[in-house]
Formats: sequence, C-alpha cells, structure tokens
Amino acid sequence: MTQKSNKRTSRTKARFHDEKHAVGRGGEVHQTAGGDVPVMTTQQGVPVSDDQNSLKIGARGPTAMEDFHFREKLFHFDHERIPERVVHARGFGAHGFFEAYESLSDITQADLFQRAGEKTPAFARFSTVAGNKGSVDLARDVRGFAVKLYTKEGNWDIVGNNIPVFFIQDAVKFPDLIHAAKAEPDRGFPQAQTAHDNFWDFISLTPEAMNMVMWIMSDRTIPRSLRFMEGFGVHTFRLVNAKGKSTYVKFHWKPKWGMQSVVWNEAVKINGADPDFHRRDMWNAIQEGDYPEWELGLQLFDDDFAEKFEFDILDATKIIPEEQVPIRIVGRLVLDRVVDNFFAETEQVAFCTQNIVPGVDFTNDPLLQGRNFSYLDTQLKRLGGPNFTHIPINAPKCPFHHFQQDGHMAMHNPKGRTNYEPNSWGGEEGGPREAPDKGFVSVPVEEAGAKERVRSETFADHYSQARQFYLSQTEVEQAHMKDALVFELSKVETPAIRERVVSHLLNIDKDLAKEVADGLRLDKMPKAADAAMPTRTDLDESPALSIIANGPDSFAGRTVGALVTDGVDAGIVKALRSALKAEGAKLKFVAPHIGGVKASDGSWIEADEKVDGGPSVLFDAVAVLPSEDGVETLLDMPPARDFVADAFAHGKFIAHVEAAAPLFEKAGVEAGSDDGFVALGKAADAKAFVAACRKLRCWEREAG
Ligand code: HDE
Repeated sequence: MTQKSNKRTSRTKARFHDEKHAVGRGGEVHQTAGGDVPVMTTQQGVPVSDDQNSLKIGARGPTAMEDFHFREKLFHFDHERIPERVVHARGFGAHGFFEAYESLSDITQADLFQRAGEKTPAFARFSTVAGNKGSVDLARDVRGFAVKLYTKEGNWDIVGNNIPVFFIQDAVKFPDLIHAAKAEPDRGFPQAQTAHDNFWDFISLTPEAMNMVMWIMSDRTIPRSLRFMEGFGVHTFRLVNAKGKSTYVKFHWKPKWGMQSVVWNEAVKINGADPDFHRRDMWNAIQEGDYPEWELGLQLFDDDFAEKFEFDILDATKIIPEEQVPIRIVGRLVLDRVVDNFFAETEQVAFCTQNIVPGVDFTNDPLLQGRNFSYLDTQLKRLGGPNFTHIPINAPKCPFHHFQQDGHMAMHNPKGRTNYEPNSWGGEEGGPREAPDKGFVSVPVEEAGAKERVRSETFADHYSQARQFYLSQTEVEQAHMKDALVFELSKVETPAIRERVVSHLLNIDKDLAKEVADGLRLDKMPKAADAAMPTRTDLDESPALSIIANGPDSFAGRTVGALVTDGVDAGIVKALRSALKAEGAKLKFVAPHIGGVKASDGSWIEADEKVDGGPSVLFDAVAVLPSEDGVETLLDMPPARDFVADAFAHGKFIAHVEAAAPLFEKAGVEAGSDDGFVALGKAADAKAFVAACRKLRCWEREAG
C-alpha cells in the first residue's frame, strides 16, 4: 500500500514539476525555457515548492492543518468578493483626462478650469442601475456616468447619469424606489428589468416620477454604446469664483461621436448574443485608438433666472431646456486607457457626491443633500473601512496631509509625534496647518425656517415637463416610447397597476394614453390621475431632447458587418473597406466558418465571427456579399436568414450584391424596397453606402 501510494505521489510530481515551477527563494527570478519568471511565494514571501498538492499524511491520507500555504490560499480565495454596489453594480471604467478649453476664472476658482489646455487626470465609470454585477449590458435602464477628476486641489466626483432628471425629489424615497425596481424579494427575480409589478406599482403611486418615466421609456435607456450617450450632473450645483461669487450650474457631457440608441427588439437579442456588448465596445474602442470623448457643457444661471424659471431649480425631476439656458462648452473628457485590473480600479473606485473642490459647491436639492450622506456611508460597507482613500484609484494625485490616522488597512501613516492640532511644535514637526486663504469655503448662504418634514410646493408640478419631453420627440421616438410602455405594462400581472399608469399618461398626453390603453386592450379608459397641479400646455418643445433629430451625421466609430462566403468579390470588399476607413468606421466579416473565406481573387479573408456568433444586431449596418455559389450555403443556415431579416427589421442600412437575392427572398425581405438598401456593383457604390449610413438608421422603414 505504502509503496503504491509513493509511486502515485512521484508520478503526480513529475507531471507538474516542469521548469516553470522550479523551486527557489522568494523574490528570486528563475531562468526557464520560457524566459525569466518570478518565484511563487506565499503572501508572507515564503517560496512555494508545490502548488499542485496540499500537504497530506500519507498520499491517500488526511490533509495536515499545518499546511500554511493551503490555508492562506483558501482563506484569501474565500474573501475575494466585496459587497457589490446596491445600485449601479454592473459597471465599466476607464482612465483618461479632462482638458480645459479656456480659463473660467471669472466663474470658478476650481483649479482645473484656470488654464486653457490644462489636462487633469480622470477616471470614468459607466453602469446600469438595477441589475446585479453579472447582469446584461442592454437592460432597459438608466446608465450611471460617474467621473472622478484628480485635480491639483483634490478629487472632484461628478456622479451623474445619462438622463438629466431623476425618479424622486427627496432622498428618503430612494430605498423604496430601488427596492421596487430590483428583483422582487420573495422570488429573487426579475433581474435587471423594470418590467414587473413592484416597479410599476411604486411608480404609479409616485406622480413625481412621471417625467423620468418618459425618459426611461425613451431610447435613452438602450444606448448603442457608452460612447454614444450624453451624461448629466442632474442636480443644480454652484460654481464659485475667487471673490466668493456663486453661479448656478448644471453639468452636461456631450458625446463627440453623437448620440445613438438601438431598438428594443435589437437590445433583447444583443443581450443573448453578447451580454458584454457595451463593455466590449468600450474596451475595443480604447485599444484601437477610437477614444471615447465627451465635451463638458455648462448651463450657467443666476438667482434672477431661478426666480423666473417655471420650475424649482432644486427639483431634480426637472431639466432646464437648452433652449432656455444655452450650454457653454468648456472642455473635453477623453478616455484613452483601459484599466490594468478590473477589481482594483473599476470595482474599488469609490465615487462620492460630497467630493468637491474649492470653486464648486452644493445647492439645497434634497436629493443631492441625501446623496452626500449615502455615498460615503456606502464605501465603508463596500471597501471595509475608513481608509478607502488609500487605495490608489481613490487616492488624490495631489499632495495631501492630515491628522486622520489608524483604522483598517491604514497605508499612509503620520511620522513623528504630532497627530493633532493646534500644536506648539513648529516647522515640519508641527504637521499640516489649515489655509484660510485657499482652503475650501462654503458659500455663506443664509438658511432659516421651521424644522418640518415637508415637500416644497414649488416641486408640485409632475406632468408638464413629462409632456414637454414627449412632444419634443420625433414620431419614430414617440412610437418607441409607446411600445416600451405597452411592453413593460404587459409584463405587469395586476390590471389595476396598468390602469393606474394609464391614468397618469392621461395627464401627459391624451393620444399617448389612448395608444397605450389600446396596446394593453384596456376595456375602458380610467379617469385621469388626481394632479397636484394642472399640466401646462404652454411650454415650448425642446428639439435638443430628441436623439434622432440630433444625430451625428457621420458613421464614424460605427461598424459594418459583412456576411461573406467563398468567392466574395474582392474588389467590392476593398472598396467597402477603404470607404469605411475614410469615414473612421470599421468593417467586420461574418462567415460560415471562423477560419474565413477565399475571395474571388484567391486572397484569404479571416472571419471575425462565425455566422451563429455574429448576428446583425452586433453591427450598425450590414453588407450581404455572398458569391453565387456561396449563397446556397447560407440558405440552409437559419442564422444567415436572421442576419438579413433582423437587419431589415431594425432599420439598418443594407448593402448587397446581386447574388444575395435568394437569401433575401428566403428571409422574407424585399431587397430594394426602400432607401435603406444600396446595391453594390461598382466601387463608387461603397461610398454611396457609407454616405447613406450617416443617418445611422433608415427610420422611414419603421414609419412606413
Ligand atoms: Fe446614486 N448611489 N443615489 N444616484 N449613483 C450609488 O454609491 C444614492 C442618484 C449614481 O460608478 C451608491 O458607491 C441615493 C442620482 C451613480 O461607482 C449609493 C440617491 C444619480 C452611481 C447611491 C441616489 C445617481 C451611484 C451605490 C437618492 C444621478 C454609481 C454604490 C438621493 C445624478 C457610481 C455607491 C459608480 C451609486 C445612493 C440617486 C448616480 C447607494 C441615496 C440622482 C452613477 O450610495
């Protein structure tokens, strides 16, 4: 028995003890065939001789408790997870910089805005709100848009969203909102979806949410790429100049690549085909040098404007239309570096709305005031102690000195005997001193009033801006909103909740309410919800609120998926490739086999995707380029038929060769039936196709 076991032991060792696992002392580097590799050690730096087998009493005997390497390794593994964020758990971050276009010293003393051309390091994290960490990217959801600016006078976090308004007016309602939106507590589902009873029950009892409801039912909640969405600081903040003069401000991030969203049916399919669609898109864009970029815009206004504006500037359920207060572009945010380690950076980054710098200040928006408590508090839970600013991603990049000390995982500890002030130790030994001339000073706003739990009457209009948003959309977008409402409410099992939502829609737009009621087949129209204030019908439409009406008029940053087979016309591929390159767009090949296809001139084209793994939902436009023989192969492949049928259904521009005709026919698509089709015969046609793609989608197809 003993002999047998020993044999087995030595065999196992022989298998794993190759050169790479050669034993050596900690910190040493070993020469192997594969080059220099560091010696594996425990966390204490003790060299590890065998990482394949735990220490046993006899080869088939029990494991010895004294195996400190085993225990340390398992102990560490058991504690790898930190609590995911309660909201915004699924996110993706990247590094970059903010560059100021001009000095804003007349408006703010914030250091990053003082000198034109000055670059400030930045880290941005984009997220969905409702889903858990492992949920899908294309959930219908608000996107978080959080930016940490490592300025020379401290870290400034603009923790915003891709929608400029919010569901609620007072932070005390946030836990209810999020409980209602996330999985229902008894069954633990649905995941990353608002299409369920609890969410719509809460919403239908919360009229202040109606403006936000219009926004979340719009295409804003299904962006095509994180690069193609706007960002907003949401609340009104203050900018403060060196003389102490305060100006109100709303922050806007405007995407350089223009806004774009997908359609709902496409989003559903993307989630199956590539649940990481957004993070992959951003990762690839940065790696390929197509850096995501946004311009920072400021809406600046004073007390006079605040007085005469129709709504309260402290109410986060309202926007200030760009047409009323124009946006001043003052700089740009460029993301040019992916993280080295997802956990260390994206997971551990701790945004706090309270992180502001001299030159920026808060207002009394009750949502913002509540957030200033919640974010710091949440970091304690997530990161495990008060020293989370010692983690490199959270540490300021400017010098910092204070007497805060000790606590879990303290990394920066004061030297010397002084850890308090005032102290009488002079010079360096005395430690840091406050700086009345340049330290942060709050705007000395006078506050007075009775201490009571109230909601200001100036917050009472819940429907007027919802109506304004809806009416500011194009017809296509309005149809999407109606469909989204019908979809979501059709997943609601309780008829009374569906009706209650429709009763609010009646206060927003009667036609919308009727269409949704018809879409749900309500047998009778409910009466309009009681409104604290009647809906205003005198607000001008705000054309800036539409995505489609403000398209980029460029196909840059987008991708064409070309369905190819053996014998694909090499001349057409070349023309397409160069036309797309000139536009700043990409061409990807989808083929029957991942190995690729042989083109008409004998050259080999590597495939990016096999047809089952590369459905057209992953691309912005498609080119259907089989050869006459090749199309026969595609006819028998359901994913090839879906490729064409979905591209058509989702309003995509479709370039095609004559040989593709049988595939269109089999997919039930009439090639050439609208302006979204471009036949590729000669090289110039490729340019015409790319020019057509600048509209991004052929919306006429949907309207017709
Ligand atoms: Fe948040 N929110 N939030 N939120 N929020 C969090 O903080 C909270 C709100 C936003 O990428 C949490 O670090 C309250 C509005 C983003 O790490 C938590 C209220 C806006 C992120 C929290 C709000 C946001 C968060 C969870 C009601 C847009 C992700 C983890 C007053 C302006 C940041 C964390 C990242 C995250 C609380 C409302 C944006 C629990 C109490 C409005 C982008 O502290």
